[in-house]
Amino acid sequence: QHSRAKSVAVLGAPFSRGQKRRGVEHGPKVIRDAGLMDRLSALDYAIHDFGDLNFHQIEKDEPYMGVNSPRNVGTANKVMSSAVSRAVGAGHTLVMLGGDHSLAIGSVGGHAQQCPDLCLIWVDAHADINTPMTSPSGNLHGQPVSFILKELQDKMPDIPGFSWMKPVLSSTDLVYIGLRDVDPGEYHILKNLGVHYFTMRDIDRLGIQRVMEVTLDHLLARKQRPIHLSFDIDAFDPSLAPATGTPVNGGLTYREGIYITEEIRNTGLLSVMDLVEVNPMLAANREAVEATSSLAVDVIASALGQTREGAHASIDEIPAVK
Ligand code: B3U
Ligand code: MN
Ligand code: MN
Repeated sequence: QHSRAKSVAVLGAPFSRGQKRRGVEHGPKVIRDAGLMDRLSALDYAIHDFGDLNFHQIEKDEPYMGVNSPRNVGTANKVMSSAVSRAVGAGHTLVMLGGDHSLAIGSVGGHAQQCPDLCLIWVDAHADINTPMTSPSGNLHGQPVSFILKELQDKMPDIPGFSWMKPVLSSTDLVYIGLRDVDPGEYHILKNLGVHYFTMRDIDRLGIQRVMEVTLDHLLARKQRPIHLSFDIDAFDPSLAPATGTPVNGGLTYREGIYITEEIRNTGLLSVMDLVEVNPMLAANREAVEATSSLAVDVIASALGQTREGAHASIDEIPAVK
């Protein structure tokens, strides 16, 4: 129980071209400034900060079939994919700090290169499963799951920048938690593929305890396998996480969010975690930025073993009176 777990690596991805609002590229900085590395050091790990990825901007990047910035997003995700693959291959549990959620294309893709049997838990207000043809916005942060799923490949056009990308998961390998803003095309896809999901209404009905039990049972009952957790901060209620691009009322409470990560931690199978969509430029004031980024730190620390119960790893007896 007290054995040193494997090491954790943190990788920043200052990237915002999967959507139109600038500022989300500062996510890694504000999450680090909120004390991420210190909080992880308090847990029983070797911690490595891999710094931030360097994304080269492609100047000429016209929309393609309504999709915005395809070459920048595709190329950034190719960089992301090889970085994640390398980190996981070296034996690290990886925390990826976004950036916008289009980065999950490369994060999940690179993870799958090392762990082809991984399963995916997507915590988000949105399903992010639009194809380029169903997307109402053309923003790629609303489409990453459609690039990842094998079942959707015959519905996907060849987008410039994405020729390297191969779909890596089946719809049964994925569960959503927290949905409350799903586009008509997305609803059709979810139903058509039979994707398992828990909306906020489902959490109201079942409780978060039952939701996690069913989620983990669905993904792990047949076989223990690595978990990829893709956590969009907008899954939380906007009162808790105001500094994000597309807040939607009626989100997760603090305790529901932490319960999700605690349960994932308790499987011992977390392999890669994304924490995305923290945008410090969209908050009303500095307090709102700090609330959002310290919430992000709490979620990450909890996914990696910080408990509400406390921990006694480094203390083996009650100190005697001196
Ligand atoms: N579903 C909409 C809006 C959206 C998706 N993800 C976020 N917003 N963060 C879309 O543009 O695809
Ligand atoms: Mn998202
Ligand atoms: Mn979202």
